[in-house]
Amino acid sequence: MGIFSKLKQTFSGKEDKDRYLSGLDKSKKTFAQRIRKLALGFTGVNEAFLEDLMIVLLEADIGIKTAQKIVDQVETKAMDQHLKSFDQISECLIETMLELYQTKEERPFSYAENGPTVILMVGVNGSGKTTTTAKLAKRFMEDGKRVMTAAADTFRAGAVDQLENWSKRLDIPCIKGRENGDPSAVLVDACRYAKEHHVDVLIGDTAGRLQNKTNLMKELSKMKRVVEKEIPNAPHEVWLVLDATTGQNGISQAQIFMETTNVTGIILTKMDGTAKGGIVIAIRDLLGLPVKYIGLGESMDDLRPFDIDTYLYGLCEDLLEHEH
Ligand SMILES: Nc1nc2c(ncn2[C@@H]2O[C@H](COP(=O)(O)OP(=O)(O)O)[C@@H](O)[C@H]2O)c(=O)[nH]1
Ligand SMILES: [Mg+2]
Repeated sequence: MGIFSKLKQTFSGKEDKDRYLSGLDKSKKTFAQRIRKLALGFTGVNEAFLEDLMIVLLEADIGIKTAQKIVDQVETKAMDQHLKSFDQISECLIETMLELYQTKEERPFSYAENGPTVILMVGVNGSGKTTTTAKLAKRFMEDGKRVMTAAADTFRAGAVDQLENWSKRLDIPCIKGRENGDPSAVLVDACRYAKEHHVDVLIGDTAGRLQNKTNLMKELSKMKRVVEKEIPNAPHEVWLVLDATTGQNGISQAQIFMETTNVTGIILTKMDGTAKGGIVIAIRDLLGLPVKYIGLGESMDDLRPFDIDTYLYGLCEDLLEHEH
């Protein structure tokens, strides 16, 4: 069975697939359109074709290093396996992207065995941390968990109110501190509350000031230290929130956060607002981190666990419908 049919099969068993697809609409239309254009002048896998393919990948924000890797692999496979038709080549392309994503192991999320599971949200301002905190809270609640939030972004006026409002709507506790207070103190209060009230999941929304790496590092390591003192092994996850529309900029942001703290996963927001969904592949290849969730809109329900099969199916669905 070819890769397209395999993806299609996996995809058709998925719940909620239409919402997933509509969230990726921009990326999916653009990518398929551009790949289809390559078919027009296709005479075989030659230099001109590989160059055009490279451009399509770059336009999808896959990034130069990763794009080059993909193009090289497609070229090698095409030679080794004597791939001639455009259909074969596009299957080979998708397969290569899939393999690239899957070469790295992923530790799935699990709740702490004892006591609260603590998740810290990090990322620059505007990336979607607060919104995603609320979306995650809702998902964990739907999983039958007792959830609470901590407004540890004490630096931005309005940030605390924003999280408090979301938490009210979800009817869950939100621990906050004074404006300009110590975010670590908020987290300590929140951890204690979580233990006393047998909360299952505590999500800490932090500030994302990137201006000064040393300060960021100090602040994040203090947060981790105080949380660990309250709850052994916490924080269990540190999720870096990246805005997909910032493209390759997001990669450099991520590198700074990874140097300053132990990031365990990525949440890619605003996938609905970009035609450059290829950033997912670049993140995996360059940073080695798994994309845990993707944001597909501004409402509380617009967060989906990321899975590479569905994502790639989404990217090439229009291609399939056209060709087969
Ligand atoms: N379209 C879209 N907008 C989003 C998504 N996630 C967050 N936003 C919007 O991005 C803006 C910044 O989000 P916010 O959570 O305040 O970012 P923070 O500064 O990192 O806490 C808000 O207007 C959100 O509604 C998403 O997945 N899709
Ligand atoms: Mg915020």
